[in-house]
Formats: sequence, structure tokens, C-alpha cells
Amino acid sequence: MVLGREGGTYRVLIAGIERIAILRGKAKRDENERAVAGDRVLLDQATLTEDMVGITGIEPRKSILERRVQGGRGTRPVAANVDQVVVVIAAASPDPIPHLLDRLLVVAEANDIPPIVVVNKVDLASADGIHAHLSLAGYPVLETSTRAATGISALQARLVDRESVFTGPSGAGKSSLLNAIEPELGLRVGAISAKAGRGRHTTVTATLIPLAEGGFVVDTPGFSEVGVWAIEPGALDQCFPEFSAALGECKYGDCMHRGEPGCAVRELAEADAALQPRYASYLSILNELEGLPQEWE
Ligand SMILES: Nc1nc2c(ncn2[C@@H]2O[C@H](COP(=O)(O)OP(=O)(O)OP(=O)(O)O)[C@@H](O)[C@H]2O)c(=O)[nH]1
Ligand SMILES: [Mg+2]
Ligand SMILES: [Zn+2]
Repeated sequence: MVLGREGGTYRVLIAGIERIAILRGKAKRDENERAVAGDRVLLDQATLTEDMVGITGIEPRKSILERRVQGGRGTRPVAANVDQVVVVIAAASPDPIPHLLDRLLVVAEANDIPPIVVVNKVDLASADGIHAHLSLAGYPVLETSTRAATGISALQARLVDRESVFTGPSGAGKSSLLNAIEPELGLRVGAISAKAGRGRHTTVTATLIPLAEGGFVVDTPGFSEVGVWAIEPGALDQCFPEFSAALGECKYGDCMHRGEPGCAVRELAEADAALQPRYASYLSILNELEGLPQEWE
């Protein structure tokens, strides 16, 4: 299991022990076959006794989280085999922005990685608004407070034996939650970490942190900046689970669910007030996607 990469070397976990590894042979020649955090790799047995273990190949990935290369030339893998995205938002301080939450959920959906939502800081305000916003989407919504020490074990149970990427707005309490779950981590808490992190996003790859109970968390602060860019506009509707009953029911097969006649998605949204903010997020992300140069251009 690859925990992370620093330049040309990898930190890998072999039978519970962390070792340094480098690519060898075919794995080294094939530039596209770069291993990333979360990859299961094949090792050269003969190198197990050496200082640097040889990686000879990468096992097929069950999922891959990708980020756009700066300047828009293709994508680059960030983390492999991610099982779930944990979207952390605060009930207050900073106040939740439903549209930002929806963007993060869309990024997870577009990468085919199931998300869960954690509403932290419930000691400051109620999570009812978030529950209402997501009532029809069907995502698990947990409530936590690191201050009041509530909901931590329920979140911890969700992380066991899985690889989870934490994402969410700065100040929501991601590092605080991880520290509450795994006190040995000693992650930096406070607004400063975001600023320091932002500048490094382009160069630092994701790092997997092993959890004592089994499982890994990924501490890339950049996931929220992976952005919605890689999504084909016509596939955005599939990133909103509550639209599913209406998909395929529109009058036009290529309906984008804006104002087209006979649009089943729009009818669904107009019939149910609970769906309207999510539909508004859909429209806003759609406009954004169509304003950006596409991958095939
Ligand atoms: N009231 C309250 N404050 C909290 C809670 N959890 C974290 N905080 C505070 O919120 C602030 C931000 O917490 P962090 O854990 O650094 O937030 P983060 O999501 O990691 O932020 P970035 O690293 O900037 O993305 C800190 O001052 C924490 O002490 C909570 O449950 N309740
Ligand atoms: Mg943090
Ligand atoms: Zn439609």
C-alpha cells in the first residue's frame, strides 16, 4: 500500500511496516503508470532486504480521484482506491454554504466515490438546515462536535477498514475531528493551516494516514479544489441522486433540465420545495461547466 510520494521515492506499508520504495524496471519506464497514495503495488522480492524496496507494478485501481493539471492539459491522479469522501461542514462558524456543500458532493459523485456528510460544531448551532437541504438526496448525515465530544465514535465507526478522503471548507473542523479520532496525529488546528496548505496543493500529493482501528484517511487539503471541471455537462444530472426518478423522463433525450419543454427534472423540482435549493445548485454548476473549456477542446 502506497502511503505517499516525495519526489522520486514512495513511502509504502509492507505488512504494517513503513518502508521507502522506488519504481523499478517497467514500472519506472512507464511514465503514465505513476503510483499514487492508496495504490496497491507489486514489489520485487529480491529488494525486500535493501534500503529501498523496488516497485515493479501497480494493481488495478477500484477508484481514482483525479485533479486537473494546471493550465488545463489533462488530469493527474491524486489518490487511488478511495472508498468514501467525508464532506465536513460546520453548523456555524463558518456558516454553512449549501451551494459549496453541493459542489463537494458533485465532485465525489463524478469520481464515483460515495460521500457522507459530517455537520461539525453542533455545539454552536443546529444541523437542521443541512438535514433539510439533503433530505431527498439520501446521503448519510452525521452530527459531531469536537468541543462537546459528541458523534465522534459514530464517525470513527464509519472510517474503520476504509480509505476516506476528508474535504470541506476551511475552519469546518476536519483536522480537529481527525485529532479527536486519532490523538497521536497531532494535526495542526486553526485557520493558518489552510493558508499554508493552499500554496502547496499543486506540488504536494496526497498522503494516507493509517488509523489504529484499521483504515486510512487522506489528508489532502486540495480535494475541494479538484473542482467540478472534469464533469461532462450532460452527466451532471447523474450527480444529484434525488433527480434519478426523473432522469430519462424528459421530452428531449439531450435535455439539460434548464427551461426545455417537458423537462421532468424541472417539474420534479417545482413540485417539491425541498428540492429547489439543490436544483438551483445544479443550474449554477451547469452554467459554470459550460463556461469552461472542455477536455476534448
Ligand atoms: N465550537 C466548536 N469549534 C470547533 C469544533 N471543532 C473544531 N473547532 C474549531 O474550529 C477551528 C477550525 O478547526 P480546524 O480543525 O483547524 O478546521 P479545518 O477544517 O481543519 O480547517 P482547514 O485546515 O483550514 O481546512 C479551530 O479553532 C477549532 O478549535 C467544534 O466541534 N465546535
Ligand atoms: Mg485542517
Ligand atoms: Zn430535463
